[in-house]
Amino acid sequence: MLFPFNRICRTVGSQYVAEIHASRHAGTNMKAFLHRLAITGARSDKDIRARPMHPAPRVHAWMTMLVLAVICVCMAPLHAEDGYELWLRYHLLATQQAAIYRSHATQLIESASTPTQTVTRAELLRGLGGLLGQAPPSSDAVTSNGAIIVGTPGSSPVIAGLHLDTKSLGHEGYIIRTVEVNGHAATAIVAHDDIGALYGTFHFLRLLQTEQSIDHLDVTQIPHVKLRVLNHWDNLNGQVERGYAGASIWDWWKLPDWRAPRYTDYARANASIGINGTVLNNVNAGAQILTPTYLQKVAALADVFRPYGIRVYLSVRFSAPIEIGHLKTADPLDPQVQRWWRDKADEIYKLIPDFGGFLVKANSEGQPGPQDYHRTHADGANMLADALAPHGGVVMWRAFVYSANGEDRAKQAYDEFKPLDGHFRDNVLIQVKNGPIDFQPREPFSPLFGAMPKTPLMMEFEITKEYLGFATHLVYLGPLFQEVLSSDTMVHGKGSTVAKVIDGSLDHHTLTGMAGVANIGTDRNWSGSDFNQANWYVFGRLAWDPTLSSRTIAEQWVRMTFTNNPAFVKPVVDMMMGSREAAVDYMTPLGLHHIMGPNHHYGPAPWDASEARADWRPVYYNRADHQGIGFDRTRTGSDAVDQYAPAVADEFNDITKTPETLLLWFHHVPWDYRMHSGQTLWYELVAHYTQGVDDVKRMRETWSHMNGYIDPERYQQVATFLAIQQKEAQWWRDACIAYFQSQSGLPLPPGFAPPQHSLKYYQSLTFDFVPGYSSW
Ligand code: BDP
Repeated sequence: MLFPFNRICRTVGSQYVAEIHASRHAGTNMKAFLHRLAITGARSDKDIRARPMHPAPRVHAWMTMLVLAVICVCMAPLHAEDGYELWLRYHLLATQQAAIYRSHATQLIESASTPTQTVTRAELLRGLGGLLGQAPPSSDAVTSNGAIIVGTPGSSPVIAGLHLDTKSLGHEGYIIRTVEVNGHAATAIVAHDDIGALYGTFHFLRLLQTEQSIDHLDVTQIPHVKLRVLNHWDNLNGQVERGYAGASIWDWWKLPDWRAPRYTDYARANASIGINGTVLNNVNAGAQILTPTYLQKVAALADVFRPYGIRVYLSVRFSAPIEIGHLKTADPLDPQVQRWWRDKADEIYKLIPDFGGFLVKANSEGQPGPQDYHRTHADGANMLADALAPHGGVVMWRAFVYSANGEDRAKQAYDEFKPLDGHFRDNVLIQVKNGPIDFQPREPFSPLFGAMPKTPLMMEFEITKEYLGFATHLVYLGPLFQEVLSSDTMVHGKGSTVAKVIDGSLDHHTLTGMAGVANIGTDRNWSGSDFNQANWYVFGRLAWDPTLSSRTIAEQWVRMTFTNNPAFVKPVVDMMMGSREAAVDYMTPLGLHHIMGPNHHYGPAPWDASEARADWRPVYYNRADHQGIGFDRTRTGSDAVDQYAPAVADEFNDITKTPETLLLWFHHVPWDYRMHSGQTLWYELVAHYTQGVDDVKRMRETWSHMNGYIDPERYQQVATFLAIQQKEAQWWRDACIAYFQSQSGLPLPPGFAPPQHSLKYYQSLTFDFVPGYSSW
């Protein structure tokens, strides 16, 4: 049993009678017991926070302390809030709210016979039990108001009797509706298939968690995107490439026998936001994952995830037929190679009948691929697609390719893939990073979106904050994702948004997908910080519906993760919504990009030219010199602009029309160029860097007022991380200004503080053992 007795002890002992929530694990008896001890109420909301002890007989207080002290000792180990429960905390709601809901949840009518029905029922009971302080009794008939009925027409006669059109919901959709059954009001969570009912149940619980009215429900939800997939960049040795949340959660060594409970919680969390696929291993893949030993382990994970509607996928190494198949070649047109992959697919599907398919990074950053045999990406993808097709599997082939000798790196994916449009099998998706370079704090959308109408294009976002401050910077990625999804490609005129490319509606594709590079690891809080959980959450929600507002999603997440108290919710959501722009300002304002430390990608290094390849060097991207700064991608430069539809290309080509947020992405601009503000570029650059640091100071200030609304553990960690963020934001600002000033030769505009150290100092900093360091 978990109960915050540590807090009771602390608060009682410090002359306060704490008002303690009966936490989700406390039964009514425990609550009654606490009431007898005159301890009531909530533990985390300021409005019902600790308050001075009422006058009470001394002996009573001492007895209380004694009893509690005994309990404290007996109940060890104690669990503080550590973020493990994510947004599925299901802690008891405020008394009044819980009472309102209880009248709608007196009775639960649903049976469970399949594994998915079983976990759905368990989740509902767990959620209601926690949120309302009591789980409703089950029944098989609607005999009172307040029944909750969950299921499909096939699983429940009551639901069949509602005659709702469930066919149009497809495999994963659901309806939540207030209905009347036998003259009683009831809440029906209805789907065509079990998995829809699970999704609907999570939705219903979210309404409760966020204290929404459930009086007259009429919700219909169908996912906009078919494959909603996490990409784990996890290596089999437990290290996570670009992971900042500990080691890999896959304990390969102990699998398949030990199926850690954490795997189930992982599946619950993903199902709660509609994620239905997971690629278990790094795109920089070794061949071992395809050996029989590892496939057994993969199958064990697939078994855990299956009831939650989650399929497993694997990243495969293109040269695996050589490495583990002992063939002399991996040429995709070689019949022996083709046979090897077919056999491998058959072997996998015997173990995992619902295996999702393969993710492939080929001929990119040293990975093997079809071009090693003078074949095209289509040849490679199609060979794998043919092996998977009989089983219903798909190939997610990455467009993240660029070669050392190519021209402007931003152009290469388009140049490589656009000519192949129409050459891929039906079960191939091309997985495209959101921008043309590499997950920078801000990039324009990739020109491939809209440029390959005959091919399903899958979005790839990076949830892990490789370029956005690792674990410690508070950067909510919702606005970044939304900015990309709502960008207008203009390929079929106005309104041809990236979201419409991704959801298939623009070019009539039914096979659609969105991938997010996971930020999950063994840290108790899963994601390296409490606020990084929001990035996992928002990815899932936007993959389900790319048109949702990132603010709405942030608000729901805050309410579920921390508290519904508006005095907390509003300022914290505002802080989250501004946090990405703050990071852009203190790292890469005005369209700057790729100026971070080499290899490990930690901290600023705009001066760096140490990498072997030009296109890995920050100086290649910022091109700062005495005249100006920025990468000329106009028609007189690399002409990357013309990879976009003409209307967009014309805009990006014209310095006066290019949004200033992308100015230095597309233009090499003189330092004295006049910006919209009337100030020079140099002035604006310094102003943006300074603004970024000021924004972080404000975030800290906002957070300092949140003390007391939530548990001290999470409050304190966020506060400390924000202090780290401020320190590092200052470092970014100062190091970048120092370097760019050394190039511009201009004095600092009046009113701005000079960098705290010399450029030499910043250039002298080196870092060993940086987390997440790439292994290839
Ligand atoms: C870059 C990462 C590198 C990945 C690569 C990829 O730095 O670790 O392997 O992307 O996406 O962002 O393949």
